[in-house]
Amino acid sequence: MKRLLLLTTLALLPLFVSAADDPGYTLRLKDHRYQPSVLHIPANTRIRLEVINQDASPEEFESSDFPAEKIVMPNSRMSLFIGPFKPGRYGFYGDFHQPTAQGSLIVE
Ligand SMILES: [Cu+2]
Repeated sequence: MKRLLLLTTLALLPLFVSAADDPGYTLRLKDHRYQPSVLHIPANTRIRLEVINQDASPEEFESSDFPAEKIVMPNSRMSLFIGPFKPGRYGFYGDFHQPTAQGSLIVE
């Protein structure tokens, strides 16, 4: 019985390891612009993206090229998981300040 429990635990372990191993990247919003505005990330990998909003108004991280839509409050941060992506260029923007809040992911 104990042996069975151990095997079950070991079988589940890779799930947790893989979640902890998701590489993390950070974008900052300042003056309604993304910094950096171009982010290089690896292909075929799910990544954790942290968005830090240093502006005094809310923003919404959003894309038309991949599923993502999440609000980040003023002077706050949020994170979301995106990908995995095939190699290429994927745009994202801030839905509330689209004229300036534009960026791209370069997946390679
Ligand atoms: Cu939106």
